[in-house]
Amino acid sequence: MPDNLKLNEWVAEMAALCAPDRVVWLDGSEEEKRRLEGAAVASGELTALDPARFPGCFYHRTDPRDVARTEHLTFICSRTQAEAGPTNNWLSPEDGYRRASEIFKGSMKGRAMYAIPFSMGPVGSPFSKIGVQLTDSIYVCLNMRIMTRIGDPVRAALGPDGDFTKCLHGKADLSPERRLILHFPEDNAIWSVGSGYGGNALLGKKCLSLRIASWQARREGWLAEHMLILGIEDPAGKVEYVTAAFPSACGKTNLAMLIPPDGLKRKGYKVWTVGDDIAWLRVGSDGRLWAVNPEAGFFGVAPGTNSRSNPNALATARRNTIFTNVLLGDDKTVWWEDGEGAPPASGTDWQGRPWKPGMKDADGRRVVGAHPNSRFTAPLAQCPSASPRCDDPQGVPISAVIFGSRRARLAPLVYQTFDWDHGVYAGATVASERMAAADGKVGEVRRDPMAMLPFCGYNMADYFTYWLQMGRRIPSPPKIFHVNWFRRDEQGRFLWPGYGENLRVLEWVLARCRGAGKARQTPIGWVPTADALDLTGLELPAGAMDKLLAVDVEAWKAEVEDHGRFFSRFEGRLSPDIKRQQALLAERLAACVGVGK
Ligand code: OXD
Ligand code: MN
Repeated sequence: MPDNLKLNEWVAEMAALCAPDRVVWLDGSEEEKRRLEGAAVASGELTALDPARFPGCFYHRTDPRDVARTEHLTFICSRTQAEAGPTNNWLSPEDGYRRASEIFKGSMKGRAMYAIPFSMGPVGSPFSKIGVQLTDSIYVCLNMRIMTRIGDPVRAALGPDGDFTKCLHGKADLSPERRLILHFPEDNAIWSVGSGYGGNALLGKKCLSLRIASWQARREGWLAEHMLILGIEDPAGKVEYVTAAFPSACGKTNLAMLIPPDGLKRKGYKVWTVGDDIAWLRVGSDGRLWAVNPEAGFFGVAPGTNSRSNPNALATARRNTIFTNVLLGDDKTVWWEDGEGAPPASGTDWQGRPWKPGMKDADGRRVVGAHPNSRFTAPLAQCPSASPRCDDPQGVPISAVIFGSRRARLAPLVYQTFDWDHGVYAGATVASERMAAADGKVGEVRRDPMAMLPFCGYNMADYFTYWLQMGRRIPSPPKIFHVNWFRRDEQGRFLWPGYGENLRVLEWVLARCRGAGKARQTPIGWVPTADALDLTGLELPAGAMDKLLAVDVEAWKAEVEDHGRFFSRFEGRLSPDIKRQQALLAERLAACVGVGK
């Protein structure tokens, strides 16, 4: 292995701080995998599942106080606070290193420190970035093995003087009071301590591939986005690719693995999954935007995953998968709420307590077996719809960028923006709303620009500006759309069935990219005419399509005012072109009172 001096020095320095018993370099081999699994089973960190029903699968339970990303303990440690912006927590690099060092100091005594060379993106691809994660968690090692490409080929690609992201992770005592997830973009470094939960501890994912990568991307002329990548093969065998960014709980993984509905199957469509969470996008020599999924696996939410919502995810997570915080059956199977099949007769819940189906707590409430954010970590290559282009070092060309949100009333099922700048505006104003369950009243709206609110590694106003600039650099830019699968009727019932049926919307999106697809112009963009989507085999209630495609001008006027309130956080830094888009939208709405209802 070529000696990388910088790497060796850094590992020695971190080992001196954390004081592990030994440093173990991971080579990525099968033999090493089995050794790590054996050690984790012996220590109780993992439980092996029934090899007949879940071959190669393991179960892990995190500390009950450590079950999700902890945004309030996540910081961007840029030199100035202005650089991090109003939507990020900020610590100075000095304070960040000092506070985390106090927790890391001597924290690995009695444990091994594993050194994981990993590549985000295919090893050697011009899109890819190398990181090295140091960790005292075997669970993290085994998850990183699924989620990224690790080991000797990566170390060889790094070479004697290659640059890498320095990722230090330690469990310490897993106490939320002694937990920090710190990003040092100017040093290309991430320090995460006190959490064993995936989003905080698998540093290649959100920390490197979004927060650090978005910072690097701005300097290097590309985009790091919270987007799925999907290929749609038409009946003639032509595959076109789209990316889509949705806030949490809007079904990104489900869309990424969509199965065509029966009505459209006759046309011969196939859907290919390239990625379900992150896209790195670059301008290709053909002037188009090309995308790579930097990850090699899925870290999917288990509850709600079933054969209706996502049969491909179920099939993917049947072998070589790590399940975290789901219900562990006494028969060494796993189960989760709104999943598949009957629960085991008895088991242990996500908090490690005995569990039986139908259990109620002291207040008569149902006791769930799986935490709502319980996860499966599974290799992308096992997905039945995995695209043959997943490992293509050049990525795939993108025809459409889709932003999406959960809006009960406002946003139509789909609309096409008028041009790049208008598309950036639609992305910058993405919001998802909570529903008051009983009466379907519109709840609180949380703005989540481009679904990047917790993941943008720098000032979000600069991020909008950068998106606008990117549009000028792409000779043949993708078209930008907005979708909303969650519109409801007056009784609070969903108007659109979602899941596989969403392909009907994607078919229209791709038609629009080719200059076809029927649409009418509205103040917010191009909306399909009522007969534009192929609804063969789909029974919608009378009038549903009109409601799904309606543009309520008065409601949109109020929405634009709310955009203004959100943007006021960025005063002094917001691009005049964003303000211009806001003014243009307001003008179009003012000019056509009631139109589109
Ligand atoms: C995720 C998230 O886990 O977006 O992917 O929170
Ligand atoms: Mn995500």
